[in-house]
Amino acid sequence: MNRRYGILESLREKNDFVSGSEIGERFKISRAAVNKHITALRKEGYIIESVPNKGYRLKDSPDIINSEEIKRDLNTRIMGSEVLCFDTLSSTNDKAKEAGERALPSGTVILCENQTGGKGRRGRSWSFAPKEAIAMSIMLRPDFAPEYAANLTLVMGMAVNSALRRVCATETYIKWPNDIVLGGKKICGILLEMTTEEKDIRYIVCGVGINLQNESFPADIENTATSVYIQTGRRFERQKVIRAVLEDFDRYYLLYQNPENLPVLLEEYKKSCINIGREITAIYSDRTIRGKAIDINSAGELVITDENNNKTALRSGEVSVRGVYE
Ligand code: BT5
Repeated sequence: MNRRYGILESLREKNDFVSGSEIGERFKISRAAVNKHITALRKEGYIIESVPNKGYRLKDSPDIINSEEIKRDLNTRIMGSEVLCFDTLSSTNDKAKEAGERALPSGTVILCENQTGGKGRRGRSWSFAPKEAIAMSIMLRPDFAPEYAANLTLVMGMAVNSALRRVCATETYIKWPNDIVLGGKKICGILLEMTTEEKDIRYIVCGVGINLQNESFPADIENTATSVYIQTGRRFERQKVIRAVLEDFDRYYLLYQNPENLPVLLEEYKKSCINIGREITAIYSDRTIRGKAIDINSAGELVITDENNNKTALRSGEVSVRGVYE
């Protein structure tokens, strides 16, 4: 951890005044250097009180996205091997692809405060006002075959669903294949992109957009989009949710790497999947298929049955499922 965040950490631990000389001794720097770091932290938005003869006290932390803070106490094996934070990016997925090309380690996380060209599936866009939501992409270098990768969308769905339930105590559900819903509206979207080389995966980018503190949405999506803030009236710190998503994704991803664990994971997925048991309409190529969603099979497909008991398995990425919203 760099010195500046080490100082921040010691103020946070103490939760009271810490004298400049105590900090100086601990980090083997002069009082003037301590003061310089405190000034820099204040510029980042941390509210640090200073009182003569008492020292410094951390009064408040801003909800900024900062790699040292995200890595603090991060309990993961792969996710967050590197955490790169940016102010403005066109798309975190595109930046994560650059990380894939640049030989950064599996589990590299890309985050930004403001995303100007956020991507959805099939050329659609993803938008939010700066600083109010989470835009995150994780670059992975798995050993498994490309055919096994599509289900990672489901794995990330499970992670976001479980993290939001854990941190925000929200009653979220997964809407197959790539949405998380709250109060019947979309709170999160997932976009998986894969780069292969011959028959192997070079890297995968798993992007996730989570509406956390958004107060409103543009007219074209206001009937279908929502945020944790709109639903609960509470503002949860983005870094806390980011850490929770990384931890839960790490846990599920490690399980997912062993195909023997797939049935257990799918059982858990189905319990959180809002489509199961519902009548849905799917747009598949140019066809419209209506039926009741009854299962998710081992390929991660949504199995539906129509009135004549004919079963169809819908592949994620190729269908648009209606039933909850859209
Ligand atoms: C998705 O696509 O839901 C995938 C969204 C992935 C976004 C993340 S953000 C970080 C990373 N970097 C990127 O560039 N992308 C990923 P899809 O199922 O196609 O849904 C897109 C549709 O959702 C749009 O056409 C809008 O109707 C709607 N939409 C756009 N912004 C939204 C928002 N903030 N909340 C809810 N719905 C939204």
